[in-house]
Amino acid sequence: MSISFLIHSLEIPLVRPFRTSFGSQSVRDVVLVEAVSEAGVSGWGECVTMAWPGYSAEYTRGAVNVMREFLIPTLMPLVVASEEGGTATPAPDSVRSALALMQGNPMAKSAIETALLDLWLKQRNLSLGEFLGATRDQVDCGVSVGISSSIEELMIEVGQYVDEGYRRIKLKVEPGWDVDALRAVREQWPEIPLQVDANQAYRRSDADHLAKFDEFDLLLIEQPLPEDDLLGHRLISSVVSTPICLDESILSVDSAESAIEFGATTIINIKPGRVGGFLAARDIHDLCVERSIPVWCGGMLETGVGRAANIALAALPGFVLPGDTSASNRYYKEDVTEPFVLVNGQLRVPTNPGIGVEPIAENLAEMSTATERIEP
Ligand code: SMG
Ligand code: MG
Repeated sequence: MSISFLIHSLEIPLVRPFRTSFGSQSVRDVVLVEAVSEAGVSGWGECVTMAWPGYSAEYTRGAVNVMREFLIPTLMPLVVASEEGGTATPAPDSVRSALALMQGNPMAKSAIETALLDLWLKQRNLSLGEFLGATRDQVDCGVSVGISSSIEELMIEVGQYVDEGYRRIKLKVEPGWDVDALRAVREQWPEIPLQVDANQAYRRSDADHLAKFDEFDLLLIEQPLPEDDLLGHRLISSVVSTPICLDESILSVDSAESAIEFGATTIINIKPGRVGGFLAARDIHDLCVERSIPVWCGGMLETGVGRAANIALAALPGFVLPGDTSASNRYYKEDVTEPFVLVNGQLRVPTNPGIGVEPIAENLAEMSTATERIEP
């Protein structure tokens, strides 16, 4: 006997297409990892890859492949029962160290690490928030608004989110969809906390253009340049007075420290999937607190499974800006878990053991396109 893994592939339609500078999607391809103990208790983790390598190099089918072929086999010594008897769920640090033997693939690693962490926490009756050091019981929520087909359409969408109570608006931008959109939104909502995300769509030579964003009193400009262009981000910060925030460039504690020390970023978006899991995410948070760098929790259109865990992370003290932790209905008519509902611009941090939520069996069955069992 030992821990076994199930990889659930799901397809969930989005309530409206979500367009960014690297492409558009109208259905979310979701992979949930389930780690099942000998006693039949399940731990869950969500793999936040997109279907295609547009946001980063990882993509969903590749992630499933690397989990099956390399990551889960690498964990075998930790999850297979010894001759003497049963196996305990491996401690979170040992899972992290074992997965570190494989390069890259942080989103696939994070899904597996979280599933085992959820199981480990449930066995200890401890919530993820308690484990990570959460200090709040609810978190302030922002919303990420995709590129629209017209300013009129954008205004309707933003208006809906403002009415729902979101505490911050983030506009996706790209060359050709930026200053006019910002002007329209800023004129209509002069006070709303506003920021933009370019997902790497600009180049160093766009510094003067990006400086035009300064007049809109933005909280930050997220990832204007390619992931590997730290120098470019530093150069941009010397021309633009709005703070630069890195997302795709921050892949580990060390890369976060390098970007901070190098002057490429003054705010960091933390996404557990991008950095290989919640332990690394917490370490980056701790580093940023020590360096007085504000952080906020990013999002990857998670279902309730990934969202629950993100909200626990966002409740740590260094998360001082509203996250892309919107309610379930921002993306999904029906979530795979009980929906997260926005109340007064906030979501409640789950308090049940582990990540605090479970997929609803019927919803999982309905959304599922394939389930693969991987036995150690
Ligand atoms: O979960 O609300 C969400 C998505 C927020 O904009 C969001 N995420 O670069 O920050 C980002 C993007 C990455 C995913 S876009 C397909
Ligand atoms: Mg981003």
